[in-house]
Amino acid sequence: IFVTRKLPEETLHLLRKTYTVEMWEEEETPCPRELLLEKASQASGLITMLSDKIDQELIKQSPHLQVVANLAVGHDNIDVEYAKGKNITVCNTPDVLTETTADLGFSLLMATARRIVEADTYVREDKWQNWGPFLMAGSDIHDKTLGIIGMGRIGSAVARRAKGFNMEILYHNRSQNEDLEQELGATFISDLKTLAERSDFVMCVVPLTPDTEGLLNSEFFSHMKSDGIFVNISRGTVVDEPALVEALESGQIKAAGLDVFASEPIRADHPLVKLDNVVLLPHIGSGSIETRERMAKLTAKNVACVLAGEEAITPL
Ligand code: 8YV
Repeated sequence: IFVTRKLPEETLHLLRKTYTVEMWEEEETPCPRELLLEKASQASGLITMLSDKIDQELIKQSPHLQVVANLAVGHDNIDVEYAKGKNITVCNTPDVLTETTADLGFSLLMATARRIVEADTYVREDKWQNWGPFLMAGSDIHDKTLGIIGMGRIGSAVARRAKGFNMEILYHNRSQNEDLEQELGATFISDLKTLAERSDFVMCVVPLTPDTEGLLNSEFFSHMKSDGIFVNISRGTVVDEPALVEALESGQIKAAGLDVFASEPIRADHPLVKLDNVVLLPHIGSGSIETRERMAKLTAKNVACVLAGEEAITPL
């Protein structure tokens, strides 16, 4: 079994009892492609990260591979259909990260609306010499309208938090979810233009698929309110990033909170880094210690199940 990033030993304990487990020992540097191809060509199981491309080239060269367990709920780094066609089980880590990711989405919304990062920098840089009634004044969150794009597990968990803030909840999704509408009083909006027009805040939670790539473009941002705030905790390429930069620079929208980017990691010369009206995070949506441990354990269990000839726990 090859693990493409350093995971806690307790996670791998279960696998080490029965199998040879090798690991790329770096915590933050991706496993080089050449090494991944070489290890995969000998492996029965892989535990992978979003930065590992599990594509046709890799699968064709990996005759023993039976299971790929991705440490993420998203699986846009894997050619799932091709893998399945080769009898490889592909697993993700749903459910265990739902609440943690919703916490981050809501934190990012609050940090952006109330200018928390900007205000912290203001104090640290010794700019707090005086006080005025509108010093670092932000936007209220309670009683506002939140538009959620993608009302799956994480979108619904965000909506539950919004209900606690007495927000009006609008959502756009592939299908209407009447149970959720009853529970949260959320309103289904079939077209994105109307959702953009009516929302004070828009939070993007959709998975990346060929249908959602580039979904939020200049037209979408042109329909948002000029004091609207955009938050993205899904994938950067769901957004036309240059269009978002343009909307933020021109004041078409007020601010954005972003955990994900078209190409990660972004560097200091990225146009978004130059803007004051953004809060930028290094893709840490599911990044609590508890949840990352749960995710790691789930990937190991999935691998163990498949290699023992049992049903995986969370196969795609
Ligand atoms: C990743 C994520 O798991 O689950 C997802 O789809 O985007 C994150 O939770 C994380 O970036 C590690 O790959």
